[in-house]
Amino acid sequence: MKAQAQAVVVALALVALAACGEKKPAAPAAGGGTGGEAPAAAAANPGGGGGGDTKPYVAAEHTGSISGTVKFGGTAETANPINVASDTFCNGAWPDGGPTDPKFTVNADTTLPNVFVYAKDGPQKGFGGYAVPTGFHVDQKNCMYVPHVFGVMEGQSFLVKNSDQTTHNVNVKPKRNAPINKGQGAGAEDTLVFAKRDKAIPFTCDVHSWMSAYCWVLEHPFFATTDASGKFEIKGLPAGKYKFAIWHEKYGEAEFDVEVGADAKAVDWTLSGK
Ligand SMILES: [Cu+2]
Repeated sequence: MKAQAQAVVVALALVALAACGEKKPAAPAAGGGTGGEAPAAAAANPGGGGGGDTKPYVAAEHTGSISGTVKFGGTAETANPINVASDTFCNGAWPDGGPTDPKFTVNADTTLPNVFVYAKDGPQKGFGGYAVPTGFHVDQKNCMYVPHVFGVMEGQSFLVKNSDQTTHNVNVKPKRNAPINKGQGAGAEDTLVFAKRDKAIPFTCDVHSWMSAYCWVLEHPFFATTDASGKFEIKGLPAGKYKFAIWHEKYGEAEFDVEVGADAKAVDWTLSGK
């Protein structure tokens, strides 16, 4: 990757940061690591934690965390600018050329943004009643979905809005949940909820073929997406042996066995590509 490509990535990250207004709740709402109020963890989770012999999750009792970097070990494809000229507003939003396609974006140091990281197996299954995050939103900003890859919990309400002066439509095709297709004029917003666990649900826009996002739905809050520097952090983990999975829309999936204690665990993972 050249310096030019890196500059594009940085520029894109800045735009995403400015556009989003609030940071994605990478850490579980129940966590925080600063002695959050335990009663918050008792908030009702419509999913009920999957039933069975689960114990109520009390955030203050779980201080384990995992953080690290995901890198790409294969040969990255060139992240060409997307041609957004078909829409006057979108074209005007990118006066120096279209946005870099996040599907192909790999940083010059091989770190990889937009990787979804989650606890696939482990002690989190022994708990229920996880607090469902509030306040998360997905934006359509400058004719791109922001964020591009994200996770929500089962039963979590979140907002999808259109900050652009053009019309979008939120076309969602889940595997296990009901499909959604909502036209959104400038400034519109809709509340979405997915009832069931689901994998990488594609969000598209029928007006702008390049627009895409992916939404994971989990029964617990132990997930994150790597940021523009390929970094992630997940807090509030019950101690024990986990299988973490990582997923990238273009560069594949992998699983890692990690033992988490009561303190911070640092990892460095590489996706080798499909
Ligand atoms: Cu659109």
